[in-house]
Amino acid sequence: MSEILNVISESLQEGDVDAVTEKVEEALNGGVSASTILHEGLLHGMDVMGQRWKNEEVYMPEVMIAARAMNAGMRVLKPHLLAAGVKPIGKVVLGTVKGDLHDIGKNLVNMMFVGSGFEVVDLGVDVNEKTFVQAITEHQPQIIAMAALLTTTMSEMRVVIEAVTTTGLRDQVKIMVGGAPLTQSFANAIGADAYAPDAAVAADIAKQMIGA
Ligand code: B1M
Repeated sequence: MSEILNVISESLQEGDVDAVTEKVEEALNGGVSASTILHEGLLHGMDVMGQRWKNEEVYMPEVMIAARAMNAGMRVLKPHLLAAGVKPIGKVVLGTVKGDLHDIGKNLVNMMFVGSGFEVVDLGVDVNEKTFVQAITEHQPQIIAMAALLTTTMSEMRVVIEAVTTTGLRDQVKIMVGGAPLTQSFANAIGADAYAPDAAVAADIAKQMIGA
């Protein structure tokens, strides 16, 4: 990896928004392609943070701070990526289910998805089954990812899966669920394709789901 890409990756891991912004601009001005900066700088740094978090070498706030630096780099890079026709690896529709207002974990999942190269359509919190179904039709994602933090809202995931099935869209999407009160056996019981215990694993599973 070239020196500047190394600096971008390391600055991202340190969560240094200013350094990431400055170095991404410097790399672009120096003729490094937007795609190379994305993959060998930003995504590389986010990947390292994801691994270190899984290994319990860093805490969640450090990952969130790194993700903020990733977003800063992406703001500079996005017009260049669009101009170069670089496409995201896949699309995910994400939301916290109806009746549930918790979004900190969901936002972390969003960041890890973006950090893995996905385009994310974040529907926010308190999302009902109709909105998920509409989002599939409108955005044509490969994956729907649902979060729930309350034992009282977990059952909404089953409602969404039933709605997706009855509208004939089930074969078009993979469905992932996650959130503190969930388990693999709950995911199996409601007919989800996958359960992810945390945001880093969610991003890994999403990549596997689309064969990336
Ligand atoms: Co709430 N709350 N809360 N709360 N709250 C909990 C979840 C609770 C465990 C607290 C407790 O009693 N000990 C409890 C739930 C009990 C239960 O049902 N099992 C609870 C309750 C009861 C409530 C209210 C009902 C309280 C009340 O009003 N009486 C109320 C409900 C409101 C509603 O949603 N309708 C409520 C409200 C709130 C606040 C608004 C004050 C606030 C939310 C702010 C926000 O999110 N913007 C809040 C908070 C902050 C919490 C705690 C303290 C922290 C949750 C959190 O963000 N954790 C929580 C207690 C706790 O966990 N210590 C609690 C950090 C976050 C990174 O973890 O979301 O688990 P988490 O995400 C993890 C994994 O779960 C996973 O990845 C993340 C890690 O990588 N993950 C996914 C999450 N989503 C995923 C999706 C995936 C894959 C993985 O794929 C799609």
